[in-house]
Amino acid sequence: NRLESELRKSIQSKTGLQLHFQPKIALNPNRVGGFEALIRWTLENGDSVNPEKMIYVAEQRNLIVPLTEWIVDEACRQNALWQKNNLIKVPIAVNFSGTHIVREDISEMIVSALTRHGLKAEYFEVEMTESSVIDSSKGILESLEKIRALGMSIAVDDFGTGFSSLSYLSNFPITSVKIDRTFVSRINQGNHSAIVTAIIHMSHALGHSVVAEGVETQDQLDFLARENCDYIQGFYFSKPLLAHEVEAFVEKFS
Ligand code: G
Ligand code: G
Ligand code: MN
Ligand code: NA
Repeated sequence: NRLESELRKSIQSKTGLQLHFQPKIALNPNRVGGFEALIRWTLENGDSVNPEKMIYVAEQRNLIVPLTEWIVDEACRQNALWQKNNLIKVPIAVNFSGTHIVREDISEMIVSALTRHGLKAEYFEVEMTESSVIDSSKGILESLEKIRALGMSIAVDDFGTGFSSLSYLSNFPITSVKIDRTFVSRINQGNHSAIVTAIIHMSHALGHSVVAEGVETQDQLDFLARENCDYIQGFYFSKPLLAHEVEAFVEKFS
């Protein structure tokens, strides 16, 4: 498989891999509340590979661990650099694939990256999809408890699409819920907005903060602000940015 060998090569040589960073905006007063790191991969011939496809290949070919190690290291390096340059001090979120979390305890890998770059745990957030929590073994729960005990945050990504039981919202040591963008995109279509409102109320009642994903319009923003959504992510404020674009965004925003 060509993609597999190209990916193996990219991970080994650390070439063609790049992180983009999408801001999360905290509301009232509006400010940059965090970033999500998103992987981008460019082949030697200049073609870029769809991230979902890349993650799928990495999962299938036993490359998800070394790939995620690189992503975590790079995210910590970049966030530590922003702090050192007095640009901004907010958490950076990294996406973890379900197949990775079920296979191994990710806490040690994260801690070693934090240590290497002198980044405090409170500036790191783990994002995992709702569906990855479904086949939750005792092992995952212990690993997540460790991560929380160290002071990191844990977000449930794509919330509302995973068909999982709601009980994990109170059983798992999570700190925030990210409303999937399919719900956000339907906000102004009658009763669909009721789902968004219900997710926000339920999450707050359980002590979790709420992030709305895929916010693209003023109407969506106004609705979410009225419903006390805590953070907004989406093209309305910013697409995923290159590191040097983050500097300009932060300065323009504050
Ligand atoms: O960034 P984009 O919308 O193209 O991402 C597409 C999908 O790939 C999203 O579901 C996102 O969560 C996932 N993704 C992006 N970057 C990473 C990453 O670094 N690790 C994992 N596991 N998934 C990622
Ligand atoms: O599943 P996850 O939330 O990690 O996916 C993140 C992906 O969502 C990113 O790759 C990003 O490109 C995409 N994304 C971010 N904001 C928006 C938006 O406002 N609209 C749409 N359609 N996609 C978005
Ligand atoms: Mn995500
Ligand atoms: Na998501």
